Amino acid sequence: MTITITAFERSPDGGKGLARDTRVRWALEEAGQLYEVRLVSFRAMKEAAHLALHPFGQIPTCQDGDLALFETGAIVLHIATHHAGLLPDDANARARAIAWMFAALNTVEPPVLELVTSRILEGDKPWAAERLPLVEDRIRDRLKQLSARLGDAEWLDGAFSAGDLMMVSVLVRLKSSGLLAEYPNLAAYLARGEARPAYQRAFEAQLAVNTSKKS
Ligand SMILES: N[C@@H](CCC(=O)N[C@@H](CS)C(=O)NCC(=O)O)C(=O)O
Repeated sequence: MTITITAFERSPDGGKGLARDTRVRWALEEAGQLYEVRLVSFRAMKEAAHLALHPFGQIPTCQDGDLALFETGAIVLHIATHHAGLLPDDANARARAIAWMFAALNTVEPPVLELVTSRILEGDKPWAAERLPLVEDRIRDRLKQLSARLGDAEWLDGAFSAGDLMMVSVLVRLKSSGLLAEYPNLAAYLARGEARPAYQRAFEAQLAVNTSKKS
């Protein structure tokens, strides 16, 4: 049965790959799975039919047979568990790869999202300029630690895994911030992730949605 995911009908980033359907598309591409995409408008995301799939009225969702899932962590883990290519066979290595998925979502992504909030949603507040350096320093704390752990390695723990997929997907959000340039091994790690053919296919697919002519 073909997996169906949801994505923005029109992504606020215009197709830069920041919307979270990109990481799900990437996981499906790494796993060699065909998938269908149902595009939803912001209004439809808040209506009952979509809320039945996603209680918080967001994208992406994933329907695989009888199963309906929300949250990218759960969706990518589902894909990685059911298809080869994203998790190691060794039980301990598998558990560590999953730990990196959680680290990406739970430890690194929150301060990164704060930067988005500060710049976009709070940019016009009188205290915005004062707050921004604090937010950036909290990100630097995490990047310094991540950079130290990655060192000269290609990926976070042996071969490329769903942990790397999630971490790269989070770091993508920092591309325009200039912060990654302070950690050359992380900038190179991000570039390695983005160079993967599966990422390229995922990126192009979401870009095509956002650049196609709409009436
Ligand atoms: N923690 C969720 C976050 C989902 C999320 O924030 N989705 C965004 C798009 S990337 C969204 O739907 N935003 C619109 C909204 O919240 O109204 C996940 O990882 O799936």
